Formats: sequence, C-alpha cells, structure tokens
Amino acid sequence: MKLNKIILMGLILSVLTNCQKDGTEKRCDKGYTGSNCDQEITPTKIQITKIVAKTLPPFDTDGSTWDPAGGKPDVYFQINDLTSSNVVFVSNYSSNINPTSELSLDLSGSNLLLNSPLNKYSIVAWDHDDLDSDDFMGGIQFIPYHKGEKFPKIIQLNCSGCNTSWELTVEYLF
Ligand SMILES: [Ca+2]
Ligand SMILES: [Ca+2]
Repeated sequence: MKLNKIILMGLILSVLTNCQKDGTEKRCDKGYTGSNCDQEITPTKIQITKIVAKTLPPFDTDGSTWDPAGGKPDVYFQINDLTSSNVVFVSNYSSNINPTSELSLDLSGSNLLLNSPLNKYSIVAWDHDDLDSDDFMGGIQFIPYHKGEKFPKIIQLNCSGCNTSWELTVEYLF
C-alpha cells in the first residue's frame, strides 16, 4: 500500500513537471524562439568541422614562388580571435600544395570552437619554411555569426579585394 502511494506520488509529480515543461517551453526548431519561432537565438559557440581554402595566392607579393626554385608552399591555417587577441587554432602544414587548387581540412573529429560568435576573427594561410620564418600568404577577417542569416551550414568568406577565399563548415551550439 505504501509502495502504491509512492508510485502514485511519483506519477503525479512527473505529470506536473511535464505540464510545466509544456506550458513554458515553446516548440521551436533549434536556434529559434519567440511566439512565431522566427527569432534567432545567438549561439553560444560555433564549431568548425571543415575548412576549405577556395583560393590562395599563387605567388608571394613580390611575384616570386613561395619556396625557392619554383617551390610550392607548405600550407597551414591559423584562426585568430582578433577581439580578444587569442590564437584559436593552428593546423599542421601540408607540403608542396598547389596554391591554385582548393585545400580542405576535415576537422569533424576535433573540437575547434569559436567561443564568441559575435567577435571578429581572422583565418589566414601560411607557408611553413624550415630555414627562415614562415611566409604569410593571406587571410580574411570575419564575424562568425550574423543574426537573421538562418544559421548557414557553410560560411562563405570572400571579398573583392581579398587574395584568399574560404568555406567554413560549421555547427551552431546553443
Ligand atoms: Ca617559403
Ligand atoms: Ca615552404
């Protein structure tokens, strides 16, 4: 009898909490809120699962190849949070990359997070050099999240005056 009472109490409690839940939570898709579910929630973090460098400059600013004797660059990527002046990510380099081909980096197994989606970031490419300091190839500045763009899975980064262009595949965390 006592056991039945406890079970009954448990049932009532779970019904009560479910009701409360249904009453206070609106059933919007992930990332949306408001009575019409049309207001975007600013993501707390954005995870990058893939980087594609669509365009890299074929030559250094003085017109020479990235490495001596027509050498191809040994490319790595770096992401900086310019607002907080933090280096967020530096990839390993890939040797002798044809700079006129796309270069993609799968990061789905890693945990590359942009922790402040409204901050200004940069993504840049470097040519790794063994004998002297690495050559800066180029990059672009961006703010990862813009309200009203409906959380694009792929963030396109390009501009008319930029010598690089990129695609970031992302997931939004709330
Ligand atoms: Ca070089
Ligand atoms: Ca090099």
